[in-house]
Amino acid sequence: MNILQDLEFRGLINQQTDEKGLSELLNSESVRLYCGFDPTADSLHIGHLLPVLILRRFQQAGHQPIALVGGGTGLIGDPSGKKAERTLNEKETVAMFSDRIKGQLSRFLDFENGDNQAVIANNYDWIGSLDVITFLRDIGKNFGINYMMAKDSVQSRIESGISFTEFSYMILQSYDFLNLYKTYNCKLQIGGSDQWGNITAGLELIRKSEEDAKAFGLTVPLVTKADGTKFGKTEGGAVWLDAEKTSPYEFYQFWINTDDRDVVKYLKYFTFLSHEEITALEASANEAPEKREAQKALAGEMTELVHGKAALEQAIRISQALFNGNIAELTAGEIKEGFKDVPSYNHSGEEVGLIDLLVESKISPSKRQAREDVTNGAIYINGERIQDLQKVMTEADRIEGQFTVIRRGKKKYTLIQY
Ligand code: 545
Repeated sequence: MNILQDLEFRGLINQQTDEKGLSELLNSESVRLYCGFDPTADSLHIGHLLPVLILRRFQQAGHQPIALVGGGTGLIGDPSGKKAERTLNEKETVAMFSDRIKGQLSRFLDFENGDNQAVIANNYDWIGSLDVITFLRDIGKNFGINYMMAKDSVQSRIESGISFTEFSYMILQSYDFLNLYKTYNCKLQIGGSDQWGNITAGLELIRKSEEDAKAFGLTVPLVTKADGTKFGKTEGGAVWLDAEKTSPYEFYQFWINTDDRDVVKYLKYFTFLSHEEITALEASANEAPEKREAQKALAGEMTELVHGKAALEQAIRISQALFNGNIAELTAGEIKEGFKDVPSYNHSGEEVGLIDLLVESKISPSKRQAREDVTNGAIYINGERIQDLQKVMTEADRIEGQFTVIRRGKKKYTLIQY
């Protein structure tokens, strides 16, 4: 099975400029291909992951990926898929974002082995020094205004407005493709479906500038969810690839919570599991959805891919401890991660009776209720049921001196911090 058939099986192909031509090319040589990422934030999020993983899939199939950081285009702002004009970031900020994005992209590609090593490029290297005469005279001459006006990215902004800056963006991305075509013999650009207009504009420029040129474009679908909400968002915001912004435990939890209706699609989109493995997980999801084997496989594969084995193991440890209530097994660091979203209460650390603490921290609404909760066995301290009304909280009830986890009832957790 070749790379295009694999992408087809996984549902990863949205549009192609020349299906037959690309298929022939990929079967006959090791092809250089690229995808661009503008440094508009200090981290990628899972919405950007699909094309990164497709570069990786092409590399595994023997082709040569170029991950392009848009240090130049990031200073301009792509109007594609954007309802309103972007605010410009400072040059220093974009340069800092570029370095971070470059580091993240590098983790998914192989720069060492084989003769199809990955390349990281930054378009600031050629756009940064592009002078206005060259831009208008040599590049701009190839773009008709009618052609540019017809693009979705421009049409969708006729009402709300678009600056000359963003209007010109497609010329820069096209110039990149031409440049990579000439310097690296790069013949294929991939991107999300929002990038179709920019990719095809680049092909036009290559066709007009280079004789007998043969280059291709391919886009991947937008990831959707069965319930109609936006993919990749949680209550806490985007799911970032940066562990400082979204911890590996939160990342793991995001995938574990995948809807049964979406899980097989995501296994195909995001994981490197074989078709047989995916088919087996699909059967499990249909026959025994309550086991959530497909979700566990998805969360495991994704967390390991993005954060590594050790981080995955820790995420599983936290998840299991929370599920079983074995809080005492966790380290303070793990408690902090696992209980990020539960109510917390800061305590001075002075000795206090359990009943008073329950009321003070608003775990129980009144003293009378607090006594009843304890007597009924509804109160757990660090996972252990406490039924002693006289219990005094001491140092021994703190995990690494920092936290006490109190549970009331089945799963209402509160974190006491010292
Ligand atoms: C720049 C120069 C090129 C070719 C492409 C570009 C970037 C492109 C663009 N892409 C998006 C993007 O998002 C920010 C990522 C980092 C925080 O704007 N003009 O840069 C997204 N892209 C990945 C997918 C995308 C796209 O990086 O293509 O569709 C999201 O899935 O929106 O020569």
